[in-house]
Amino acid sequence: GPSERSYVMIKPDGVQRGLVGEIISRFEKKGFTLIGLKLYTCSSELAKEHYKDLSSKPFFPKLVEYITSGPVVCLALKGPGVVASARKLIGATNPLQAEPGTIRGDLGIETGRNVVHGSDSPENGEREIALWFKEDEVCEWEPSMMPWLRE
Ligand code: DAT
Ligand code: MG
Repeated sequence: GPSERSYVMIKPDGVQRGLVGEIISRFEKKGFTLIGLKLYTCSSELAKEHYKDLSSKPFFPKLVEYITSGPVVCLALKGPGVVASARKLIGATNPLQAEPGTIRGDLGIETGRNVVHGSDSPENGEREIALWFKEDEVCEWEPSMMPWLRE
């Protein structure tokens, strides 16, 4: 629905490489509403909870190490179909397979340094926003240009 929400995260490589503005800009320009935004260095407990579905994978320890290796930028985005659309803007998990024009397709070369995360379902969008943001860090607002974006 129109109030669907996704959790998007610029991973430590994206922050270290100075890609924060470029990445946020793509979601802003698309027309999704930014309702949460912070720079944050997470604990391994939080990283493990975020990626709990992957805990049995051989790459899991390295994934947790990567996500906790420096600050990330946490984004909460809202809008119709934002979960699937953000995944399209982000591109395939392996940046070499990601289409040009996508964030990973344009900005990365390795799965283990794929720059950005996006929720894979509306349910996980809600779960991940609740995991990464305190309630008062999520700001519900209506952009004044909305009539120019949606009829
Ligand atoms: P996505 O981030 O595209 O949703 P995912 O949820 O399957 O992909 O995996 C989460 C992250 O774990 C992914 O962004 C990078 C890492 N990862 C996934 N598969 C991997 C693999 N085969 N080798 C190394 N890292 C992997
Ligand atoms: Mg995933």
